[in-house]
Amino acid sequence: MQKKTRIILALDVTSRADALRVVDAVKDYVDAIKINWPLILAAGPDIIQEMSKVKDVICDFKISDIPNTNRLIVEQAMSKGASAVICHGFAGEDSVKACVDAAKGQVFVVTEMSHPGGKQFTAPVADMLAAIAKSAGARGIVAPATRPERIAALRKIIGNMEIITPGVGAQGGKASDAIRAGADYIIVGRAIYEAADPRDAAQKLAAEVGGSA
Ligand code: O7E
Repeated sequence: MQKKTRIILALDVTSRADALRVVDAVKDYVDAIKINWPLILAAGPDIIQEMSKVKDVICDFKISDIPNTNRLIVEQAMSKGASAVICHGFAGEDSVKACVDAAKGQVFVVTEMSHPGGKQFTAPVADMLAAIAKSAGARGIVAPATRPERIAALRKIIGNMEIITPGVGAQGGKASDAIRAGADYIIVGRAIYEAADPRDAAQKLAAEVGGSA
């Protein structure tokens, strides 16, 4: 994934046809496609390979199991064409490290989650989760665009690792605030795929965060 537009498309649509339609419309304005369970369950795992021919694919399985199971999941995702995976940090450093080894470093670790409930459990331990991501050798962390001040605080813990940030648009966060706080990429789903004109929505977001198509 190369930083051009600074947008990661959260492709949470529930059919292969919708996935193809949205990706075809916005592919010039996104740097990567994040695939989560809704699309995998609807379209089957081969959608990873199909999408990886268009853009880098991040498999967002929020992996959070024992190290051996994590390794098996990541190996399957990478063998289907994923460029990176997302895991949770709360299973511990050995579990994150298993993902890092299996993905050759291409791992993003969730810290504080963007939704209101993210303040309940993940916020109090987010600094520790970021430290785990760093010591396990992950590529980056996931931090909330809904609380840009937390992006800035977590940046201090991880140094120059990457920050990818969801919560822009539908969840109330503003793209430019998140980038100004130190995020490298914004993750955007509904504000693009539910827009009347997804291409136009993606183009406007890319312009807002200063990315170039
Ligand atoms: O709100 P949307 O439609 O723009 O979608 C946001 C996407 O980011 C969606 O796929 C959701 O699963 C994901 N996400 C969050 O919204 N909040 C988080 O804290 C973490 C994630 C996430 O993707 O974690 C891995 C990047």
